[in-house]
Amino acid sequence: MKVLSFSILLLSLPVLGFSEALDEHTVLLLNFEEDSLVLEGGELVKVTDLSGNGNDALVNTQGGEPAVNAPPPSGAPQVVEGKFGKALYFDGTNFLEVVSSETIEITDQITLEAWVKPEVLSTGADNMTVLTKDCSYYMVLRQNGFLSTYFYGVNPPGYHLGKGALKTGEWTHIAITYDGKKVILYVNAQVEMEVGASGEILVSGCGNPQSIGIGCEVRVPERGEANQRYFQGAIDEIRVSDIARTPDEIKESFTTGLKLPVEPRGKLAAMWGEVKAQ
Ligand SMILES: [Ca+2]
Repeated sequence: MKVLSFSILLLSLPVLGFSEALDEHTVLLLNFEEDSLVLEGGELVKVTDLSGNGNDALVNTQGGEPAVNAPPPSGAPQVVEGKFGKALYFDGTNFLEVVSSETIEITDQITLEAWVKPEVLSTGADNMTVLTKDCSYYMVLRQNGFLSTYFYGVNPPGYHLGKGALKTGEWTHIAITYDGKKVILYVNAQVEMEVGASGEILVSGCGNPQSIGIGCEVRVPERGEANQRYFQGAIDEIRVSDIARTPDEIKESFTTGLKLPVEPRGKLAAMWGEVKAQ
């Protein structure tokens, strides 16, 4: 009986609160809720990565140090009301950096997801960066507001654009997947563009692995170039996965958000209690 109950417990784990948002393929998850925001002297300095991979997002840094080769930031991004809970507002001068690590050096399959509420659709640059790993993978608004992506090393090369511009002042869910066979762009969980593609995404397209920049394209100091392509507006619910998510998974992010475990330890303890009692 105990063996049977134990088996049932294990089978029950996926529905106990560990949702899709936090599976083994989630390598970066930022929801910008207050308990994930790290302040020093009242100023935001870091956003905790909830994926468990330690890919925390640092405020206004290059290579983990205060940014030097960049226009002076106004300060940290502001905490604002998000699509789900809180979000961060980027004013066109500030940004986040996730220093490269093994888990975000993705080559074969990838999914990039976020909610964005752009304030403008151009900052004068050709891209407004939502999330870019320079010389590797890009999720940007381009051509005055079209969702767009670029994967270094993947054929056909170049940018792939959606069909139209996003709206300012409105939350829009954007997602990009690559499974080694095709690149798909989603807007509000609907397929916006699909193109056949092949090849591995480059990890070191610029000679050494670059950081992920959120709100601008971060150039690590070794690159010797200034940050560029800043975003102006709010960003929420960022997830990077090392697998191509299915249309249903994208729809789940869009409709219910990136759910996190709800008191998993308490629930597990209760389950263990029931098993022991039998
Ligand atoms: Ca949020």
